[in-house]
Amino acid sequence: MSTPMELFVQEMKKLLQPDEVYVMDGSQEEAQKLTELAQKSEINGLTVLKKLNGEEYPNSYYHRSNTNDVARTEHLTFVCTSTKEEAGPNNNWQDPKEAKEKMNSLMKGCMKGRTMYVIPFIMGTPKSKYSKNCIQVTDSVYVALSMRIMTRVGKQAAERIGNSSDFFRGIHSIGDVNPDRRFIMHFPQDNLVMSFGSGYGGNALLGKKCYSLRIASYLGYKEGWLAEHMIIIGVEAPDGKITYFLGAFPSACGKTNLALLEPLLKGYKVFALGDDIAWINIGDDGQLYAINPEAGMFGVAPGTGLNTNPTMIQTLKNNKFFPTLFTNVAINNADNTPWWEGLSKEKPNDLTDWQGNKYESSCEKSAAHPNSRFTVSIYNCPTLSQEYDNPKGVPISGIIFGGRRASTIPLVYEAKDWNSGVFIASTIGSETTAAASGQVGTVRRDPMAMLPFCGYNMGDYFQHWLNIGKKAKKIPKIFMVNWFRKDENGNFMWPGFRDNSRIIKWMIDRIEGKTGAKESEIGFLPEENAIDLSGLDIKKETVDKLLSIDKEAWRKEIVMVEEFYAKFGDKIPKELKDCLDVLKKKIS
Ligand code: SAT
Ligand code: MN
Repeated sequence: MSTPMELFVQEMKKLLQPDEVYVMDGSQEEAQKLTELAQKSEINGLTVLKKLNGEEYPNSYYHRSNTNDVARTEHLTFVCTSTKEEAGPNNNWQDPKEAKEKMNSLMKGCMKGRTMYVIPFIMGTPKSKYSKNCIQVTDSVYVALSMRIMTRVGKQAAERIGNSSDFFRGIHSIGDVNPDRRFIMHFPQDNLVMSFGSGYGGNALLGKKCYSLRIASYLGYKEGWLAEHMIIIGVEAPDGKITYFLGAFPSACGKTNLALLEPLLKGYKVFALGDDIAWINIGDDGQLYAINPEAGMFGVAPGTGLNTNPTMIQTLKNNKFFPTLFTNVAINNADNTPWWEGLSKEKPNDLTDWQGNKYESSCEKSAAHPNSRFTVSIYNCPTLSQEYDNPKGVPISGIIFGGRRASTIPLVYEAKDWNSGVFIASTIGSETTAAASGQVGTVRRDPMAMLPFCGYNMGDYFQHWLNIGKKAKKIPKIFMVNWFRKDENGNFMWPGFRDNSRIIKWMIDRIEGKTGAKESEIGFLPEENAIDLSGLDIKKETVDKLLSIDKEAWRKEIVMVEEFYAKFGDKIPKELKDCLDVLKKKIS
């Protein structure tokens, strides 16, 4: 008798018709074999991997993608629940039967002449009851190698699956990398994703956004937990006590920098547990516990440098076990090292740009693609928390939400209670960036930074958040931050980066009940002098401005929130409407 896993592989062989099948075991030899193979293989005329300078960046490889395949493609991403309403206005929807027919016809025979990699993997640490079993098939060796970094791949996963049929199924083919034949189809009710035509991280590493957010958020909704687009950090104070936070930010708000923060304040340390995704369960003691389902970081390269994120640079140079991948960055030909804008102040003078052309330094374009990436094991991170592999997860005392806003949102404030925190999080707005293809620079509402990743109706999702607050016995404090507020001249008022530790210190003081707060129209603001500004050259009036409430701007904000809420009709929970009404009254 075949196991459900074997049956799945047989079914895939029949559909995809690969020349060869390779089942990944997760071993070191395998990494060696696949990186060698990738250096000899081509996709659409591009060599899959090239070795980089191993002295500077041990065990590191360069990958250049098709130029049409450099970011997530939200317009080609669908959530195929049995009804359109379940998917909600936040998702593109297609009837599951029709979607499967379409995908089956695209995928039929698509692996002829190729190898099908079968990737058994676990999201989460193997011993945790919160972790989930998964299998992905793919015809991309780059994807197979990336999955080995980002998840726990191989024998341990296959053993954990055993005879069970309870595992996520991910079917992926890069096809002919043609945007006209590119779809990322989610079937939450079948625990299945079918993805065709793209090799880009979020479209192709199905354990990441597709499973660990879209499908998992749906599972969490059914099972009473949360799958969130959040970092997890532990912050050690001078007294040695560690406080665990979650943080949700839309892309390009410094989320990864915060996860790997080297605090400026003396005596404080930040330990990283996750840079992108958190699964949050209510523990036996009624407190919220978070695990990071991933095992690696798929980070944006540009802007990562010794001055902005030294810990990440160390991580990239600290390779112990897994090959590290650099995708669509530029190459410094002087020493065959990866380069991107922000890595060094000086631009090296002999660069090959991300498209493989000689870089003309006079040209306006960047040498690395703005969404160029590194894929690196989290175990390389020198500040990785000792609790990272704790099967119980870590107990959460604070949740930080943020967005990139030039005005309106103060540097920091605290929600009055869980419901108003959920309200605040449901209204996050941020200026768009390059991580998703589309316009750059406009403000987009992005509740909980989950708008592209919530695998069901966001109105139901808000209700689910409210319900978690009712069920949990000990509730974390919820904070909102905005590191990006600008003055009348368009200059950032807050230094950001390592100085953000000052704000985290204030949060810990609030959690510990060590400092009071000023009640305002929108929530609790820091009291006078409550933020530790020692050693920082900042004017008192700038701080006042950073924490000020511009009523005119808030009136506009409220109109935008109302417009956004209107998209969800009666799905917006009453509690959130009440919060909006209260805010309206206070601001008027
Ligand atoms: O590839 S991911 O979706 O994880 C990153 C991104 O595009 O936001
Ligand atoms: Mn992300």
